Amino acid sequence: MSFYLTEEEIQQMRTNGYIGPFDLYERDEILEKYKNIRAKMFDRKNAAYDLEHTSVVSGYDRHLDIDALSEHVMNPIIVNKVNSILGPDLICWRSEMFPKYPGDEGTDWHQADTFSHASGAPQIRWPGESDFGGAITVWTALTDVSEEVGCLCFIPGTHEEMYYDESKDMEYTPDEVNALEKDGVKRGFFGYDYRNLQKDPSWKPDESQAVPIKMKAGQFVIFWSTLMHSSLPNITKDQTRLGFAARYVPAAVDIYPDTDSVTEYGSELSLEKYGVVSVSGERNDSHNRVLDESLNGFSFKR
Ligand SMILES: O=C(O)CCC(=O)C(=O)O
Repeated sequence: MSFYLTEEEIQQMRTNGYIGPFDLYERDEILEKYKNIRAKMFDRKNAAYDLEHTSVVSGYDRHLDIDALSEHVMNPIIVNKVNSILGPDLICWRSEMFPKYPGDEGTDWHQADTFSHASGAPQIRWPGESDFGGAITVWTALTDVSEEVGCLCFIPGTHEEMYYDESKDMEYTPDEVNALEKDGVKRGFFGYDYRNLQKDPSWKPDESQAVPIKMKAGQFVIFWSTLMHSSLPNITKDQTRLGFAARYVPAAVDIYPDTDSVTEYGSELSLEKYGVVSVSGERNDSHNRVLDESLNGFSFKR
């Protein structure tokens, strides 16, 4: 079975910078997975990173130690669709959990090209002279995602021009940033203020063009990390929203070039146990460490 995008979908992706949502898991299946994944998130015995405190990085790369997520990032329904955009040789280089608990702020408008925004050093480097890269993000809803619980929002067609300079400085001030109202919406960037990276400090994203991405639990949406995206605050009193983002690039892209640790969101991560997962095509392991199995022993063999 193959699950590639249709010509029309590829065209939509080119024009808008995103496509979906698509169905992946049945309702019962995803609710069961959600329960299981939530429980496993607290067990960091085999996690890739030893952390001193909880922050957004606690949700990094759990596809490297939670079997349901290891399986998820290799799911052909996802991988084939990303193949239609990035070609046959594909790696998953990062995954992130994005919970929004009742009362949580939304996520600032942002774009990610090299992902150096919080760490100050490029985390991915495309080969050759190309000065524009980014990654394809596949964001899967583990719970229902309405506007009230804080759905993603996209500004279509903004993926080919960077309005932010990721090499600018952004200070980690979690307590201050959490309280900020931005144009009437409570938003932040997990302890940073993403507006500090704007190329033009007086520019504002054109929110009149923003599209809310409402999703059912078990669906996923695909978007360029360079697309202008954000999320709304969770204004409910008792509903958590949970999204799982898996990030893909061609196998030729260098991951964490010239470094063996990453410092961001108030934590330092040693890359000692880290590796990329080859999800399709040639593994191309001349420049990235490719894992044959997860840190929990799940085989990444295809
Ligand atoms: O889920 C969110 O609020 C933000 C997600 C995001 O920025 C991403 O997946 O790149």
